[in-house]
Amino acid sequence: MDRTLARDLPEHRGKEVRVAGHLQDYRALGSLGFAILRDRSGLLQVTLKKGETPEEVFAQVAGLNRESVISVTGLALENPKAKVGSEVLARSVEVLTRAEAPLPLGVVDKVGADLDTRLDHRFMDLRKRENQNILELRDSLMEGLRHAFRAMDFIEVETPKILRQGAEGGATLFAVDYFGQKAYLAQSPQLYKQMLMSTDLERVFEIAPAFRAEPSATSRHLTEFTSVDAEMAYIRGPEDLWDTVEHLVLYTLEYTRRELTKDGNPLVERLPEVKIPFPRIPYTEAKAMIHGNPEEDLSSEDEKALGEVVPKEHGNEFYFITEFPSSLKRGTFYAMRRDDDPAKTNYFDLDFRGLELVSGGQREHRIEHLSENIRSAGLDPAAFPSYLESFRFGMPPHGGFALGLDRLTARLAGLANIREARLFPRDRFRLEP
Ligand code: AMO
Repeated sequence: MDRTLARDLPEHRGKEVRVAGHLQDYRALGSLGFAILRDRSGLLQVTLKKGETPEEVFAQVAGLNRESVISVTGLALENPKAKVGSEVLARSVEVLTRAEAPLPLGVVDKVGADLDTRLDHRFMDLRKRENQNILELRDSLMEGLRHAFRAMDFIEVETPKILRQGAEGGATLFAVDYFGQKAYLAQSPQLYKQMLMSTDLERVFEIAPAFRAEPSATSRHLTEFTSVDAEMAYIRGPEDLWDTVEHLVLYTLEYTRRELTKDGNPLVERLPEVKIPFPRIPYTEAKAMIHGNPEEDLSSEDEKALGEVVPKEHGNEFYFITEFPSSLKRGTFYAMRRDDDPAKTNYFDLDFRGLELVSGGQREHRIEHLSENIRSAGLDPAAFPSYLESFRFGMPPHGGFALGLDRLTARLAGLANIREARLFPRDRFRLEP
């Protein structure tokens, strides 16, 4: 018999059905037994009733540990009294696998375990509804981002993740032994998405893992994260990038709101209203707002402080910080220094609720300037032969940005730690599971 999901039981009332899932709980009360079964759609009650359910089924279910996997055949009933709304009166039970006891982590325990314990037994942790809600949010965001990019005429690409050279500074590169040659895991698709600007693709995006050997364990950094990258040719300036980021956020959150509403996901309540355009606050002004030192890069404390003041002053939880000083972007050799004011770049961040979500800007597309920037970053242009070659035969002006999907998910779901936004997070101390 086909399997019926908990959510579809009402359509099968009065009929024989087969349901299957994890046995979340079982209680026997005299001539009755109540089991709670959990499948991907939710919970259902399996009722065992003397006279209707064979004796051996009582013994079978009573002998099972919680979280065992069973398949139950019986009659779908309407029972407004059942705790979970839908009920099946059991006729037969097949035990698919038995769970051991005790469980490494409870699925329904009131007292929460600490994050490390939860991550150590992540497969168990992910059985919890609240964690599935986060994954559904993430899934909708990814789908929404793809729709939004395609609506703006971007095509999705996949660039290599095993590289000969890095783009974001040597300190956070993971080295790989590539058949005796030294290679690195990609920190970003940066150089490749730029090379694609010299083709006629003009607008590309990529949603893929990025690897950074981040030695510090913070609540906002991972060593493997999902980077949502975009690059577009023929931009006139950073305005075109801001416009793209705004529409991306707007469409993606509208899409996500519709999906979560359809699924009854309670995280929909946490989604912010998106009002575009987002405020654009020049870097020096942002620093002045929080009495910070404009010579130093924005720290996470600065970002938090801005998250408090900017929404009050500008009425928006999303805001751009623009015109990053060239002195802070020296390592970012691909960033264009402004011709009218070489002390500034057309680089920006998009922050939301005190956290940097997006970073990007206009690139240097003129090979002489680019080579000079590489040298001022203390690097040798000869280390980037393929990248630079793509600038020698007609490279249009271009720019782009990257959005951290894990950070976006974490902030929208109100998670204190970015690790909860990923299935199996990787950090300085975690390589397992
Ligand atoms: P950047 O290094 O700022 O820019 O990264 C872009 C965005 O990725 C996210 N992010 C991270 N998320 C989790 N853990 C990390 N260790 C981590 N590092 C970064 C952040 C950040 O805003 N090539 C440029 C982008 C560009 O210019 O197009 C880059 O990688 O949300």
